[in-house]
Amino acid sequence: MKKWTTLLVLLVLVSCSGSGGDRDEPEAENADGLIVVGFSQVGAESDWRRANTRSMRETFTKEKGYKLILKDAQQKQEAQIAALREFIRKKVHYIVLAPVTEQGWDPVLQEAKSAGIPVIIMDRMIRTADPSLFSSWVGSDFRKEGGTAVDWMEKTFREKDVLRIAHMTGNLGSSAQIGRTEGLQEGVDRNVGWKILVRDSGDFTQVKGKEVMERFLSEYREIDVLYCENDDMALGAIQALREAHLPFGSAGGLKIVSFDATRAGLEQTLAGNIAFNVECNPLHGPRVENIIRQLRAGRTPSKIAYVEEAAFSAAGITREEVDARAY
Ligand code: GYE
Repeated sequence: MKKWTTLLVLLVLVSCSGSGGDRDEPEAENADGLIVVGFSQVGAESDWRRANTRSMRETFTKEKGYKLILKDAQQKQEAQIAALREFIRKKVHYIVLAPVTEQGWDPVLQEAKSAGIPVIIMDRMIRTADPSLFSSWVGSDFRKEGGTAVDWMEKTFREKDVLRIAHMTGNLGSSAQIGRTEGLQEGVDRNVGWKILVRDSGDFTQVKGKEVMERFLSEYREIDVLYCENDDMALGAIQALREAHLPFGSAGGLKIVSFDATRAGLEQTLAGNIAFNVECNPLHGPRVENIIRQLRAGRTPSKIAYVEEAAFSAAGITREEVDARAY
């Protein structure tokens, strides 16, 4: 018995030291001249996110001289912090962070800074009092996206004295949620007749979007607008509306305003099911690469870079625009 226990302990020790040693190996020194990029991704919750991951993978290839280490955090900040610590231990050359929420990054970014590893923030933003904790940020102006949606709502519902709005938010505390929600709030503050009947988070996923919409519909049958903070949740909401046999979109009844303008979202816009869709561009791979090139050349990239974005209405969109969409 004792022999077996000793053997087991030995086996555990050997296997632990094997994988532990591997994990802490400095990637940068063993990368055969490749530039090692550690990328902490939020998750795979939406079409937008999957397109963003693809863009990073297609950009940071071995052929182009990179080694990309990608960690999917399944929408959990703790997992992102653990990934960043692993990147620091492995001594990667650059860290790219797509932060799930805005708060709580300072300690780990301080560790990266002390280790001399530049950090590039992509997509959502972080909130910090110390801007030296990151080299550069590239992403969307989410508040402006919200403003674009609200402008359309103001024009479209000008005649209505009362506008009953159901608001489905994304992940609470993420920049995409915060900005799009602020945009709507400005509209509500400006228009006395606008009422937010109900608000809940669908976490940016289709499954949750359907669930939340079912709840909205069980509580309120008379909704004029669903302000839905991404296309995946809008697709879920459409399923819920269909199952409840309620009219929506160009058939009359409730109108959906959505964000991202992914191919699936634009198909629904062309079909008249989403009335207005604000674009959010996920193809950040080449933009991040451009930042890394500048850093390598000893230049200072712009601290903040916003991406240009368009918007599509069911009334104006064309088949060509849908087909041209790469994600
Ligand atoms: O709108 C949503 C995704 O942060 C811009 O996250 C991104 C958002 C995007 O899950 O679909």
